[in-house]
Order: sequence, then structure tokens, then C-alpha cells
Amino acid sequence: MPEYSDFRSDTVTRPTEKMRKAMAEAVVGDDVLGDDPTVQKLEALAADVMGKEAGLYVPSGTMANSIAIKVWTRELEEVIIESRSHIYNMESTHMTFISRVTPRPLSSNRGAMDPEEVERNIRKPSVHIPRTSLICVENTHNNWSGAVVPMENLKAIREIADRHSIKIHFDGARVFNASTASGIPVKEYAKIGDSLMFCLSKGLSAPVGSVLVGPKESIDYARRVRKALGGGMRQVGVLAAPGIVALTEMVDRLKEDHERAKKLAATIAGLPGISLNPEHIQTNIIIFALERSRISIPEFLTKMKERGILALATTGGIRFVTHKDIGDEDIDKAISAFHEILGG
Ligand code: TLP
Repeated sequence: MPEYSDFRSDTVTRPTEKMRKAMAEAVVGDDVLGDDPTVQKLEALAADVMGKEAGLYVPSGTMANSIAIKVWTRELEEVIIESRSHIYNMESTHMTFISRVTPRPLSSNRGAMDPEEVERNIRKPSVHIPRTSLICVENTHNNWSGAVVPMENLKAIREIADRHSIKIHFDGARVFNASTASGIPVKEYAKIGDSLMFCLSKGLSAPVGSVLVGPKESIDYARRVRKALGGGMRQVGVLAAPGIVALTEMVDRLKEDHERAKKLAATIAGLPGISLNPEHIQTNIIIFALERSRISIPEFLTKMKERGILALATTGGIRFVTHKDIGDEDIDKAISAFHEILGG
């Protein structure tokens, strides 16, 4: 395969040399039997970093979210969720498929749901109506171009949840990007959620895995749900070991991804046919719309590919994501390609 500049996602990052060494040297055991010291170390570290009692290492962000929803809900219940969120749109309906609850999607201002609207949508059960038992938030917000949801908004939603004895699950797949951009420690974000999940395999560059953190009792139950879903893994310390490197050494470099994304956004925003407000780009995700009369999305992506650049079609248009394996030369290459394809 030719060497592409791969802007499709930060999930494409390859493990660092240090991660590969950590994998080779990992001390392992049977994690389903509770014997893998490397997994235990990662779970304890993740819980500590997030200020929660316990952590659970899982194969993917999707599994972490599905387990969390299963933990916090029962049948005949409903979940308030932002309408463009990853859980609602891109996780193959596990809310209904696994947890047998219904989503109640609400619109938002770039990922921030209106707290009053959230409160109005909390439903008391009756013979007709499900009980609202959970609110899901996402930060950074993938489909809103990696937007950082403001802390005041999250706190207002937390306050409402407390008043109504409702749980919050925080999809923090990119919570370290949110923290890097806002300067707010991840622990503060984690306080918003009864549970929070974050991904090791995106901008932090580990090859596999996410961690779900929360109260010990709930994480003990989550461990049983993980097993029921087929997510109990045996000598999985070989995968947890690079996760430890990700958590301890890769967070600081996320700001480089944000700087590169901002540079690319600022340059392409003025090009003919592109609809993008560069001020909306706060982290590592750029989503822009294309004027259809000028060029179609598939045609644009093909022309990019011909120039050695990969990007993705997504909600709202086209997505470019910066990450560890995108350097300044990839940004320059992309900028030239934009000019060649669109003029300007
Ligand atoms: N997002 C992926 C794709 O599914 C689109 C990506 O390339 O961005 N929450 C959020 C906010 C996510 O962006 C993702 C992955 C997940 C959860 C799920 O994580 P995985 O892919 O590990 O299941």
C-alpha cells in the first residue's frame, strides 16, 4: 500500500517503538481469572487519573459505552442523548439491541444540550411512558468537529441529573483532547459522569482499547457485562501495556494535533466551495461542507486520494483528523491538494 497522509481518523495511529517494546516485555496472566498484573496496573492508573474508584479495560470505545448503558439502565427505561452523538448514531444501536432501552435524542448547540430542555425531557413513568434513567454526554464532540462542550453546560446538566436522581455516562473517547484545549483537568470532566469512558487507541496512539471508570460496585457489575458480551480477554496485558504508555506519555503531544488542525482549517476555510468556520476548530477534528454544485463528496475524496491523501465522508460533510502520524509535511501536502482541487 502506498504511503498515504491518512486524515481519516486518529484511530489510524500506529503504536510507538516504546509501545511495541512494552508489548514484548509485558508481564501477563489470565485476565478473566483476575491474574493479569499489567491490565490491573492500567485499570488502577486509569481510575486514579480520572479520580474514580475503579476501571475496566475493554476492547473498544463502543463496548465501553454499551456496557455503561447496560449498567445504568433497565428495560422500560429511556436515555437522554445528544442527537449527533456517537452513541446514538455510530454504535449500531446497542442501546436497543443490548440494553433494550429507548434513546430520547435532543438537539444541541455544538454538542451542548440546553439544560432546560434536558429537564423538560426527563419523564416520570406511567402506563404509557418509560422512566428516564440516564443522560449521555460526549466531549470532545466528534460529529460537531471535535467541539469542546463547555464545563458550565456540563455542570448544569449534572445538577439536573442529581435533582432527579438520574445517572450520567460521559463518552470521553477524546476527553484528553477536551482537557488539552480547555485547560480543565480530566478529573473535573470525570466528576460530571457517574461513569466515563476514554479511548487509548485514538490520539493517544495505543493499538487497542478503552477504559470505563466509575464506582467500584458498578465496575464489578460492568466486568460481568463485559464477559457476557464476549469481551473477557485472557493474556491481554500485551495490549494493556501500550495503553499504559499512552496514558503516561502521549497526552502532552495532543496540543500539536490541535495546532495542525487549526492551521489546516484556517487555510482551507477561505477556499471556493468550502463551508467552514475556522473558529469552530478547537481540537483535532475538522468537518466541512462542500458546495455540491462545485464538486461531489465522492469525487472530492477520489481526487484527494489521487494526491496521496485519505479523508472520510461524515455527518455534515467531510472529515479531516490530525494525529501523531500527521506531521507538518502532511498538512502542507493537504493544503496544496485543496488548492489544486478547488482552486483559490
Ligand atoms: N469514533 C470513530 C468512528 O466510529 C467514527 C472515529 O474514527 O472517530 N465515542 C466517540 C466520540 C468516538 O468518536 C468513537 C469512535 C467511539 C466512541 C467508539 O470507539 P471505538 O471505535 O473504539 O469503538
